[in-house]
Amino acid sequence: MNKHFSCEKIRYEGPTSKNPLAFKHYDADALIDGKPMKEHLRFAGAYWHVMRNALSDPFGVGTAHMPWDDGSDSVENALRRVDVFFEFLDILGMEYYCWHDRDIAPELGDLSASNKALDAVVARLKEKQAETGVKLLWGTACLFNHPRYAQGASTSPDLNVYAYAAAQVKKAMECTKELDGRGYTFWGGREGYATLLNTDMKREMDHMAAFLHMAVDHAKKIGFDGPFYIEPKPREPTTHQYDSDAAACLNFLREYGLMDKFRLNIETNHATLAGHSMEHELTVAANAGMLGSIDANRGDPLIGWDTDQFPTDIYQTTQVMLVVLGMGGFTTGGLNFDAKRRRESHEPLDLIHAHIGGMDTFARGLKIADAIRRDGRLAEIVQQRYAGFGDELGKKIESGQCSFDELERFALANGEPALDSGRQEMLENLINEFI
Ligand code: XUL
Ligand code: CO
Repeated sequence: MNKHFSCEKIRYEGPTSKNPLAFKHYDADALIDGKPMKEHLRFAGAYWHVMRNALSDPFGVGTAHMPWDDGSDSVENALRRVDVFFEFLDILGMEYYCWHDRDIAPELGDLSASNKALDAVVARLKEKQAETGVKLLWGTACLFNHPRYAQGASTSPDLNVYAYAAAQVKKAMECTKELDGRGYTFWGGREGYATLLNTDMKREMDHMAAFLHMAVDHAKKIGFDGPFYIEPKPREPTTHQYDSDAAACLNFLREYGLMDKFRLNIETNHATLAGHSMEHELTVAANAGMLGSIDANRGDPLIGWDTDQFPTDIYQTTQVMLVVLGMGGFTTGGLNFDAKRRRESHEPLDLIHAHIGGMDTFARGLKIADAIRRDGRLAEIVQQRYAGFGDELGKKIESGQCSFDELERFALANGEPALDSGRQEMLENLINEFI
């Protein structure tokens, strides 16, 4: 029995098991389309939610029981958390994790003291990785919590803040490299504005691009070759974030010549806050060859903010896995549970229940998406909808060889088009055959 989480290692017991502390669908080594489930899904634990989220909400303080944490800013306390976190990963058989610099190590009196604390924690993380085989999916710098970032980090009007943020990112990148991280994430928590009345938007975006170019240069310098991820989110805490959705991020990266080194990290609850579905955001990113990684969670349709709940919707994970399988799977990225328990679920064991649910929901999504793909009817129907573009004239259009004159001749000769049905309801029924 594990002393911190009051449970044994979680095993796969199959769909008929009634044991709440067992996987019903996630069978790590089972092959789906020739590849183990764990390699398709590449689950990661989020350090900030698992170890640091006290479960406060805008109306109340934290409720989470963390008996291993003495609440201090000491390095000893931070090191103790590392050990507990790796126990947590082991219980669930999770092979990846992600961190924020200020969540793994305390922010102390000045930057060099904070860097020193970070080095001590990174050394312990490195030992733990070597001992367990766990890998770092990505690291990031927290550029949104401290009051100095109230008006932005790489978009702050204050040059001193800009430099401080750069120094913090430099250090976080170096720590990511030290831990052989597969990627590095930028989430622009405060990179946006509260009001345009005091904001030079063009200048702020130019500054952010210059910042990211310096990050690219520094990656080259230190030999960090993993991708950078940008994580779209439309608002909250800002009124408007510059990285508002996948299309806005792609436009920004193209405009500023940053497409090579960057990919997108798409988060479910951010997609819905942006007024999109998760599959829309994933499809936009994948179509551009830019889907790097996923922050897995969900929102609540009745609550208007980023609730970061654990994924429980099989229909949604099926749609996510259809896109992931469709692009040939993850390379450097994976499924990071950027999700937190509800405030009422305050026991450490609730962390285990929450992740079992998330992992099983994605395992089912994977199996269902694979079955839909093997069945082939869905892809065939989509293919057929565009069949006309496989003809001679269609090929000319798609290869840029056609003209309005030619299309006008065609339209005059062929009369009123007889449109086929879109068959949405039939396709919804087809999907439900598999769920
Ligand atoms: C915030 C969020 C972050 C990023 C990393 O909304 O999702 O946790 O994933 O900073
Ligand atoms: Co996230």
